[in-house]
Amino acid sequence: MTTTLKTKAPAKKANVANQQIHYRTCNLCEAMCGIEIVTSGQQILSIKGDKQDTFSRGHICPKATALQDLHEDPDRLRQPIEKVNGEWKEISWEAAYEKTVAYIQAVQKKFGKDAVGTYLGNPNVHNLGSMLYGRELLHTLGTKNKFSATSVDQLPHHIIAHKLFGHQLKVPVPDIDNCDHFLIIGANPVASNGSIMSVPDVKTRLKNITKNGGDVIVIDPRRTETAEIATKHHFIKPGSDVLLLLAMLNTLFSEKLAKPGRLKEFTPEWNQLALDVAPYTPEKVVQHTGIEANEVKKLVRDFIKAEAPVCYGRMGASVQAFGTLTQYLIMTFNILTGRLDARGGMMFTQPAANLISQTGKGHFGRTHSRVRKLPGFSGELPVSALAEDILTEGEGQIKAMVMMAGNPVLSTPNGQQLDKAFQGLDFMVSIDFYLNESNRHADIILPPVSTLERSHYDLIFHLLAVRNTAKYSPALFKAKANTKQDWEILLELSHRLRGKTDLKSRLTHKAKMLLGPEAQLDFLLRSGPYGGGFNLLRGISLRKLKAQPHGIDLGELKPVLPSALQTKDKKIHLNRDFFMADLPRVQEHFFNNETKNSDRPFSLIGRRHVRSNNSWLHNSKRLVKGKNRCTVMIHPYDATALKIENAQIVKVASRVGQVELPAEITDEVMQGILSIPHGFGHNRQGTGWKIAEAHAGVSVNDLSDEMQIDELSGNAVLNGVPVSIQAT
Ligand SMILES: Nc1nc2c(c(=O)[nH]1)N[C@H]1C(S)=C(S)[C@@H](COP(=O)(O)OP(=O)(O)OC[C@H]3O[C@@H](n4cnc5c(=O)[nH]c(N)nc54)[C@H](O)[C@@H]3O)O[C@H]1N2
Ligand SMILES: Nc1nc2c(c(=O)[nH]1)N[C@H]1C(S)=C(S)[C@@H](COP(=O)(O)OP(=O)(O)OC[C@H]3O[C@@H](n4cnc5c(=O)[nH]c(N)nc54)[C@H](O)[C@@H]3O)O[C@H]1N2
Ligand code: SF4
Ligand SMILES: [Mo]
Repeated sequence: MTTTLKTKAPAKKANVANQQIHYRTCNLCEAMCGIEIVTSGQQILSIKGDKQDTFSRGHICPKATALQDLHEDPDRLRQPIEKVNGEWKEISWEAAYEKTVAYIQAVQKKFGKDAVGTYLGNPNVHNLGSMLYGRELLHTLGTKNKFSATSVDQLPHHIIAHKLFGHQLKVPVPDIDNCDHFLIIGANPVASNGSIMSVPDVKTRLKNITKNGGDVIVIDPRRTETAEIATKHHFIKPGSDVLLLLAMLNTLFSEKLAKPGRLKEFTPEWNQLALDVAPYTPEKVVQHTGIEANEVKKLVRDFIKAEAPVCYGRMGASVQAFGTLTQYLIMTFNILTGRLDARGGMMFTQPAANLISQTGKGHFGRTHSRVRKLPGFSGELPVSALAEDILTEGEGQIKAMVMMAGNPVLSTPNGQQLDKAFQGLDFMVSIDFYLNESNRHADIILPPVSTLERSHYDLIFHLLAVRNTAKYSPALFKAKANTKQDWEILLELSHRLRGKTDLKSRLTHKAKMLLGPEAQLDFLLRSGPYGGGFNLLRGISLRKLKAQPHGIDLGELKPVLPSALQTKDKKIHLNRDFFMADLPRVQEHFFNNETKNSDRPFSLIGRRHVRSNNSWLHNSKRLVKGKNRCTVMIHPYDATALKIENAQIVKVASRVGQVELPAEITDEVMQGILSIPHGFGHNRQGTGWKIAEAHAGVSVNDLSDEMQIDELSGNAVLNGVPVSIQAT
């Protein structure tokens, strides 16, 4: 397949006379930095941090300037395209809609509703219109085969929020600005800028903790950028955090340090955890975690001694073989030490737009994937099952895909298998402005406008922010004629798929298109905790936000329990039956089945870099410059033993595949551990991004294994993949 796209390079010369300053929020990661963009006509002259932004106070990272590259990128699709005889051709929106709907309807008529699968990628969460209208398209499609990036990411957090606090979005965040002891397990906020913790300028905030005499402790198999500024870093063997946490809880009980304080009143099962963790003494697990027993005890005692400590874990803890139980133990550790819903601890937010009242509470295990019967959560199935549910013939097979802002061939386990699966589909439509490694298999691509041509409000990241703030960004550039916003595409497809032509349906559709996301956002703001309801003059509204281009500060996080619990009885349900049912698997994995796979003796983990973002910022010239970042890190002792030299091309192999890439010898990683960043592998034929192709790298997800999952939740295992390495 070749790409023959007509694209226009942007004009270069700036008319600096007619400058305009715009304030908005960068939507690339979770940090919500305020930015100041100076334009002249259609040209961007500069992008800087907005010093007056109530939340970020001028901070940005190098990615913010990439917003200009994205906007001006000649490789970005601006018109729908259709693949005809292997060649891409631009087509009109009308033709694209018509054909998409006809294909989807034909597949569903012939094979049933479930024959259409869906995949929602991460950028949907950073997009107001997609957040508000994505559900409508999914509902219209009526398929049970819904997948998303959630199951290679934060799925455990939603399950825990749902089970313990009664709602999948009731996820607490560390009150970083008021804490004096920050225990970080498997997160690298200095590179990622924080996750499930929206926190601009996290580095300064972490440094403030240590500057004021507090501690930042990092548990990570790599001495990361965050570990570098911490007071203490402990290496840990990948995937063994569950044992560390069990031993930490064990210490709490054995040393009589478990004191949930006022949480006791509404956490009935708290002291029963003692029974569950009793067998896991620090001495018992040391061999598996690599952290000495006395160090584990010290971790706990120091935590208890601190005035306002918090324990937080992210990707390294969530996306591994025991990710769900690990995150559960992190949450219960905070509960047992009275650090949930306490100043400086894990706290619940009070966002201005209240999604919690608008979204289902969540449900687990109501649906299952077709072949492997993996459990679904809130109507979504684990993406590790997607390829097999396409490839395995028979009743219920997925024959077509609707993809929205995602690139699962690079971002989900065993990408090669998914690549193959996508190739064999009867039909794929993708809503995306890039021709990437996944939608190169599409038949039709519907590209939305660029980020700067649409308005923005962070429905999700305000909900996960370390301070309550609210900020609305209007579209910076007027969208050009004959272009569409994500939400317009979603609504139009839903309307046409429903096929209803009666007057009421047509009028409802027209009204929705006319009102757009702004009307819904205004409703959410007015009906939220700071809104005035029907009193148009009182409280927060969209009009008020528009008048405050640097955002509105709504204050610190405050204790809200038990009234904010979404459980009927206003109690925290520890659901030990559900979570501790995973302990026999822990036992089996670590203690009964100790034979290490001698063919694949290394354990592979991931890595993020501040100039990258998942799979889709490698087409920005500014971001990819500098040395090759897609390397495999290996400890000097291992390199010497295997006669591997720095920068030498090595072969890394797993059960499912192999890749060849340069070695980077560094004692940043533990012995026996390899680290490769994800989101690379832009060497597949037929994608549309030329700069990324020139910095292709390899995809680490050609090594991660779709059969290796966190069985409790169905979440993927992307950290702790058994691999071998050898010189080539
Ligand atoms: N091995 C390994 N794999 C990982 C991870 C890891 O740590 N290790 N991390 C995982 C995590 S946490 C995540 S979230 C996933 C991400 O996985 P995905 O969500 O599948 O991948 P992205 O790279 O975010 O895909 C972005 C796509 O969305 C498009 N896009 C961007 N903005 C918009 C928009 O506004 N509208 C539309 N329609 N399209 C848009 C881009 O053009 C690009 O094609 O990767 C996961 N994969
Ligand atoms: N620059 C940049 N920023 C990003 C992204 C990006 O791709 N690039 N992606 C965004 C997204 S989608 C997300 S979800 C967030 C993720 O945000 P983070 O979770 O903060 O980011 P990671 O770098 O994946 O951090 C995971 C850490 O866990 C460690 N680790 C691996 N395995 C284990 C283990 O078994 N145990 C322990 N204790 N640690 C382990 C890794 O070495 C790594 O340092 O970042 C977001 N921000
Ligand atoms: S930290 Fe995140 S939100 Fe802030 S400028 Fe960088 S990419 Fe944008
Ligand atoms: Mo993510």
